[in-house]
Amino acid sequence: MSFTSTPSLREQQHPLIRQLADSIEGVWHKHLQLSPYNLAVELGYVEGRLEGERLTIENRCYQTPQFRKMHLELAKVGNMLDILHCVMFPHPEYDLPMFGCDLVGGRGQISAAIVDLSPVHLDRTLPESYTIQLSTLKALDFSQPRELPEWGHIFSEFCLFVRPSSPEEEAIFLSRVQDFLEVHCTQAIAATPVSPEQAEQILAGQRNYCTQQQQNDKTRRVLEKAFGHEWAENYMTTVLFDLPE
Ligand code: 18B
Repeated sequence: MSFTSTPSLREQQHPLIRQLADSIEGVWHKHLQLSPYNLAVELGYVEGRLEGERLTIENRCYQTPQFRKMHLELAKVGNMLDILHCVMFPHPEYDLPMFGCDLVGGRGQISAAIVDLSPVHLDRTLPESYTIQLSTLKALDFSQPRELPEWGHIFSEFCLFVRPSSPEEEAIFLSRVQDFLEVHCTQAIAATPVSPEQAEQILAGQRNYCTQQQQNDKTRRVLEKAFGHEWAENYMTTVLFDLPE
């Protein structure tokens, strides 16, 4: 299948990042009707330099009837930093949360692994069908949970943010991402459009999610150091966390 055979950067990443990228695309292909989503050509594959190391970014983007944009990004800074970034942006006409996942690692160890289905309702609740399904997943106990930053109030009660400390914990993280994606994709294909008024509120919720994510200084710093302030600002607001016109 084409989605596992393509590139280059994936083979050089930390094994958990590689497995997660394959797994995310596997669930997408299994449930959804994917079409290409065209990023500006100059942003599909990007190279810069950071502290003498090469920063490489590889983007894959799709869309479906339910999702305006599904973005999977792999980035690598020399041998120092491996990154996976993934966000699924629903069309605001559907009452669907934001799926987001970020893995950051260096020198063989993943330091940050986060996954969530984040609410876009003004009262910060998920659709009831999501809460019901996610509540049936078993509670997980990681040895090194991590604390969310200030802007992290956008995440749901089901958010998982850890430093996986063993191959077992890595496998458990991977499996929880698969659980979230299975719930999300099956909910999405069953969803029906909301009223224009509700869509307007959902769009406001998506806007809030993106605005908060743009506050992530750790992401911004990596991009700024390699590509400069203006490029980083443009990338964070038009590729990583953009909104529909
Ligand atoms: N992110 N991450 O995606 N970020 O994009 N990420 C870091 O061990 C990049 C998302 C999130 O503690 C770190 O501390 C770069 C999504 C949170 O203050 C680095 C890219 C989510 C933290 C990067 C990228 C998300 C975090 C520090 C573009 C959630 C902790 C690693 C390819 C759904 C923030 C560490 C904190 C951390 C970098 C979350 C270096 C360059 C979708 C909460």
